[in-house]
Amino acid sequence: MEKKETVDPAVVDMLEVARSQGISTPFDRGRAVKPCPIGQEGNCCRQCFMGPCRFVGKVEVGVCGATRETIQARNLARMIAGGAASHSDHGRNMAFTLLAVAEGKAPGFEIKDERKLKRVAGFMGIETKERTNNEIALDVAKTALGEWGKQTGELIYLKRAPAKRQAIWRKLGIAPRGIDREIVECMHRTHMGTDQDAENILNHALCTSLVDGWGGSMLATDISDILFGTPVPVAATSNFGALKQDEVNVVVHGHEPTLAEMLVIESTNPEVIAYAQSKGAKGVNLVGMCCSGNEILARRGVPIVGNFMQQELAIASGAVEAMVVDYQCIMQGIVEAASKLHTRVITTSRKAKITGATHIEFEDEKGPEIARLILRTAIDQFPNRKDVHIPDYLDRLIVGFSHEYIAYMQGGVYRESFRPFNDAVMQGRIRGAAGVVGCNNAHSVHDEAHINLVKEFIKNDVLVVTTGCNAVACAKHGLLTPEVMRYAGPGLSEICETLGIPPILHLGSCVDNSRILTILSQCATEGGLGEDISDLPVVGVAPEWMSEKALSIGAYFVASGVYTIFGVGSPVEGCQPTVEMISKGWEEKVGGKLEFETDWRKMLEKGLAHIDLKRKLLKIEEYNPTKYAKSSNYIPGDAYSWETLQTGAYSRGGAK
Ligand code: NFS
Ligand code: SF4
Repeated sequence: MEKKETVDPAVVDMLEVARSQGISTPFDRGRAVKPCPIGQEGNCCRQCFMGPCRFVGKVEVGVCGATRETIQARNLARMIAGGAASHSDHGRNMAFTLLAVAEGKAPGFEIKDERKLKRVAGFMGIETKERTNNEIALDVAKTALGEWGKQTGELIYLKRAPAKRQAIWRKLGIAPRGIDREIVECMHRTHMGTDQDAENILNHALCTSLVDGWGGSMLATDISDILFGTPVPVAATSNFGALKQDEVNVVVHGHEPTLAEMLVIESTNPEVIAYAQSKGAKGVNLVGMCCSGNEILARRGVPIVGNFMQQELAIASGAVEAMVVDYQCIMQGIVEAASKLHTRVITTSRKAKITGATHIEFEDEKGPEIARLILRTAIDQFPNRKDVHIPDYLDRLIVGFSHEYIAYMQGGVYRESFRPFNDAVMQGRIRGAAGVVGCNNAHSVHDEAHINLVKEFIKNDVLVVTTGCNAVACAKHGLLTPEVMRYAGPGLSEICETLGIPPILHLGSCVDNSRILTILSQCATEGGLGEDISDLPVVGVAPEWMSEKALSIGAYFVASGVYTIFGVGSPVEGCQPTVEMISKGWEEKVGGKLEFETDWRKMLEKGLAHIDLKRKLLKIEEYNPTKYAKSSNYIPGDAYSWETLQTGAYSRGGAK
């Protein structure tokens, strides 16, 4: 039997369309390009040109004498550095945009969230009294930028972690000094002939990941909130049905919210709409993909069309006039796909061009002008449309659960806290929490592990927070709606009902995993659930990971004290001592461990067992699923049933 490719029926539909047009997708390329079995297990070193040294057969050391442990640790550390660099460089861009806004050099942008600006200024020790927003923002931007170039001391945001956690980092010598410094040092240490003690390399890998979670990503989230608003719940839609038959469709794909926000504003500009009408379209329909998509979804309710594996498929619909990309997670294959149709791929960052794409570089100084130029370029393609195939799949959802909002909804303006959540966990109404996040991978069944894990967690009274491509998978499967609470366990659904929240909370893009760190810190210091993140009954899962960024996120969760499970396969599979170092070894050092598990059922089992173990260690009420009666009398809606959610064959419609 053919291997199942996806659990999303809209993707099944579009795969057929793409194949009939000879458009290549990662689903097909994933079959054609098999991973090298040596490299896949981490058993290949290519750090110098005496190699690449392949550790196969009787080979136990490389030409330089490096051991398997050393090269495995180096490979993993370099992947983490790659991920940390990507998130952090994104954060740097955000800081430069804030600087430009504060200096009055970024027309069209403004400080949207004054409260957040002041809160961030508070973290940074910046005076806010009797100062204008721009004055405060100037200092915030400069202080933030200083975090990249800092050589000594510690990252400012480390003090947002529980005191016990900070002490662990300092004792182990992994409290990061500056963002760029630790990433550069990681590249240096892993150069041929430098750090050749696997444990020492892996300690620094943890330090490198911390500059992502508590540095670049946290700053990216904070500054995005200052500039574009801290997310609050908003209703939206998802999947291919969000593309419109009679409008110019522009897919915004990548990671930064800056240009995406400007496109949202300019797509409603009467001049732009009039231009679209002059070409026979009703208007401009903006939709998102991957994390730029998550950013404008969470803040503006802009529909999200799909996750990582769906980029070429969106183009294959024949309804996309332009796919506008910045950086990260963009398949080069989109240019080839676009060349078969009328779609223009528009690259916008000087850091990320793609051969064959149209390059329109974004600059903060000319935001509205460039956004209009991009939209006009898209509109010009509308008359060139040929066959259009928009699958009739559209799901509705509620997104926008920032950590600020989650605290707010547990007590309002005057009493916001995590007390209700902590109490519910202590009573055993909520068993624990899971952060289910991360990519899709061409070697997994698309969205299958994502969806099944999330559903099983809530059924077992585990509250789920989600970001990135998992969040998009949940969106497309109707899992981000309040109705889903009727399928949650009795205790969890009771709490969700009381608080008025869905049991699966969309927290944003992948840099917004930093919001999870903030939430965990707040839970740990709220009282009743220990004193440190590692005391909490929580687990992190990336069931379909593929990117270096995912590894960096996983490592900073571990370094922050969270048991983290990755799916698909292990990049250190080929060396048992390294496997032990990052699981048992890291657990002894920082209280969190990293494990790889291919079967989602086992990930669930391990996750629940860990949650129960932490409950036991906290000496709180033993979790008993039958203790609380189901209180679903007031939960509305019959749109979804558990069985149909299981198969993915739920009703959709109204796409046009
Ligand atoms: Ni995260 Fe977002 Fe998706 Fe993975 Fe890529 S889009 S930053 S890396 S693939 S979740
Ligand atoms: Fe081989 Fe050592 Fe060079 Fe790696 S650094 S390629 S193990 S000689």
